[in-house]
Amino acid sequence: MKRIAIIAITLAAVAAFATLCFHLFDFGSQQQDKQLVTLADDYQTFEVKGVRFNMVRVEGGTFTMGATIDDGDFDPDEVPTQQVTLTSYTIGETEVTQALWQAVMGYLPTRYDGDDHPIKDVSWDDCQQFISKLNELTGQHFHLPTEAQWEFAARGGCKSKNYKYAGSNNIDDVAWYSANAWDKGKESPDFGNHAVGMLAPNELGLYDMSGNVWEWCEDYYSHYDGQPKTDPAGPTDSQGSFRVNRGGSWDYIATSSRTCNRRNRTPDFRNFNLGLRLAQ
Ligand SMILES: [Ca+2]
Ligand SMILES: [Ca+2]
Repeated sequence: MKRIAIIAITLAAVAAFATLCFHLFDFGSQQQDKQLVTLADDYQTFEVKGVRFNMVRVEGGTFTMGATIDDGDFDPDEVPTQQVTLTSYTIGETEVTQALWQAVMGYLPTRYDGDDHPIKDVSWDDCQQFISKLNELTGQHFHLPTEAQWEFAARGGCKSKNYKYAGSNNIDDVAWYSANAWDKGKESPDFGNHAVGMLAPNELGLYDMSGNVWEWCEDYYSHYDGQPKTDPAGPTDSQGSFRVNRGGSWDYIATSSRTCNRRNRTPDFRNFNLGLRLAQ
């Protein structure tokens, strides 16, 4: 009896050791299961129908908005630069995911890429409907970031290290853009948008502000006038018929992913490379 017990204990110990080794050295499958790691210091988690997302606090401050990196790589609409002061706010740790859009709206307006992939093919008008429903469900007051809120957050807020892209001067660290996604070709697994949060975050712990999908901002698009501003929200009347997009995307070249870069589209425009991020 005693001998059987010793054999059983030995077998159990061998099995446990083998399992431990399997997990310790099973790098391959861990890489496939890569998940977003939250690195933000101050954030709040919300949940809608089982889908969780984090809003990161951005401490208010004053910054120079526009082309401040003096290497000639900017567009005419990024100057004159202007001093902007912002009240504290929160912004999404990631782009809004397909899972969150589905949970709130009950439908997907686009091809399903994966729960953790960014929603796309949504117009500015669609985003307003989504946010309105999300606010009903959560009792919160989410909105699209203003263009100034977007840029300040992309630059790292008060923790900014003045990088050219959101979180690095080396775009490959932080962004899915043409060279590491589109140019890989349709047969490559890297062709297309990527699950959010797979590359390095910026100084505030925000992911994919450069690249992956472009992001709608709340404001009408207008030219900078160089005057200091507090909590600017763009033109208030119908001076503009275009809304701002920021951050570049997986099919655009590196310069599009600069934190200062701007573009504009009509509010009914939809595309496979354009989504959104929440603010509050
Ligand atoms: Ca993005
Ligand atoms: Ca531009």
